[in-house]
Amino acid sequence: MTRLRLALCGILAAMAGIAAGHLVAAFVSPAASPVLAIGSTVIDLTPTPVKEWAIARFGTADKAVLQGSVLAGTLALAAVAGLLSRRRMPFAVGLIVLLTGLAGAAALLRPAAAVRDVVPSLAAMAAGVAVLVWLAGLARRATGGEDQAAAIPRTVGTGRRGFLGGALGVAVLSALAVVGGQLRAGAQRAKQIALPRAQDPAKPLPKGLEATVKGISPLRTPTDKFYRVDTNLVVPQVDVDTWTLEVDGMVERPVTMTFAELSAMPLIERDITMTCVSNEVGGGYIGAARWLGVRLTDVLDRAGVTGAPDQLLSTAVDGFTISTPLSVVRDGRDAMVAIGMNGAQLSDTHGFPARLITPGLYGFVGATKWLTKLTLTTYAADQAYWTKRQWATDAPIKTSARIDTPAPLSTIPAGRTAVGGVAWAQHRGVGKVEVKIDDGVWQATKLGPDVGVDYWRQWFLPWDARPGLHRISVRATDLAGRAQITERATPFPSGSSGIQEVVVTVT
Ligand SMILES: Nc1nc2c(c(=O)[nH]1)N[C@H]1C(S)=C(S)[C@@H](COP(=O)(O)O)O[C@H]1N2
Ligand SMILES: [Mo]
Repeated sequence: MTRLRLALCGILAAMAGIAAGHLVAAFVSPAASPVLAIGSTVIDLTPTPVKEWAIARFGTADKAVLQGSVLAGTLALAAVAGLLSRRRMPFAVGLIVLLTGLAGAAALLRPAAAVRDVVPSLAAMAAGVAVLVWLAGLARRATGGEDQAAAIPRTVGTGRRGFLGGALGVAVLSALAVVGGQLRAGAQRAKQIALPRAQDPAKPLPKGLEATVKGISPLRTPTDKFYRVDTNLVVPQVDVDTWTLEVDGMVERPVTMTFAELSAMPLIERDITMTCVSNEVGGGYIGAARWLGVRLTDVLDRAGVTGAPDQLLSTAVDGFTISTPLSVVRDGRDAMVAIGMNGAQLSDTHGFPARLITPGLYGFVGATKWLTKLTLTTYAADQAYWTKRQWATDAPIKTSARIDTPAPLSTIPAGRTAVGGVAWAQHRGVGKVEVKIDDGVWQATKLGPDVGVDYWRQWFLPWDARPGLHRISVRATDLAGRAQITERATPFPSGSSGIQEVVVTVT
């Protein structure tokens, strides 16, 4: 009982610290909340194979799993601090100071950290130590004190109630602080900006197959359904009025422009399908949207070039970096600094106020969100976040196709139906998509509207489904006649490959 109570003291002290830190962080620097700061550091330090495993195992829940683990580990250590508090209070306090100190160090060592980022952890330290000492005192009184040979029952009774009351109070206040922090952080929305029109607009999007083929991905992915992949536990909140885009490195004259200056440049509008290198065969880390932005070469041309850079290193507001081959940037494709997505300003999660979009390349080598700096450099001199972690430097998106309907392992009624999905071969264009059912021949499917080589293509094949278990495979070929790679490959280091096969039961 005593032990349990002491462990609880430690756990509650940690909860109070974490909650206080979170609340303070909401006002000072949301990403510097202690658990988040440690979580972000763990993300950066996790070896690539482990990260791959976590993404494959937990998918988009990977961040929640990570934060849960950090929290669980912290509370376990805090319980130890609680147990220590009985005989060795200095050690117990030391442990809490160490834990919160680590969080503070983690916050300070983030790439774009400022001194204020240590403040949430200091608040956590103060709250944690204060609660530990106070609750441990109450716990001692609840057990009647150690050296009191004969405790008076009534004192013990009120002491017990005192401890319970204190514990409950700490728990409630901690919960309120966390909720308060969340509310405050959630209230900070990006400012609404009026987007200028494109001088070079996209053609109206044709009508997609989704109207006729049930279950197929819509031709354009709605923004709220668009996949999200980044290393951020907290979405950066960027103040568009103070935001700037810098162009530096091997340039004739470094340039710094405000959002107003950037959006006053000639704007293009393009339909482009993005894909994440972590997308497994048949996976969902792909989305197609309409992007509004300034040609990347127009932005770079303002600064000029000196020497022979081969890499465009882009930096996000949080210090995250992406490298893009300069030859790709300059080969005439519609690489852009995007400020709009699907007719609206970029959402916070998709990189407000500006991001890179590079058609044909996986996101990790060309789609920097929350962009703030473009640096002309060389691969010999500088490496970006994922390249340092052994991912490919040049990573064109591999041709692939996905079956959207029927769903894998589903049961469908016998009769006339359709097999359908999307195929992509960005910047080369989809030439044909074929489907094979069981051990049959590869049959050509009907393709949906053509939105250009940088966009995905819907496809479908009418199917007279007979009762039984069936295997459906799909393969795509680009416009140059190159079939997708059939050998299975994992996403690391340059994207997955292989044929998707879906098994369905027809009854
Ligand atoms: N700042 C920043 N930009 C980033 C990333 C990131 O972690 N941080 N991830 C990249 C990756 S891996 C991909 S696939 C795309 C995803 O963009 P989306 O979340 O808008 O779909 O963003 C890219 N840009
Ligand atoms: Mo990605």
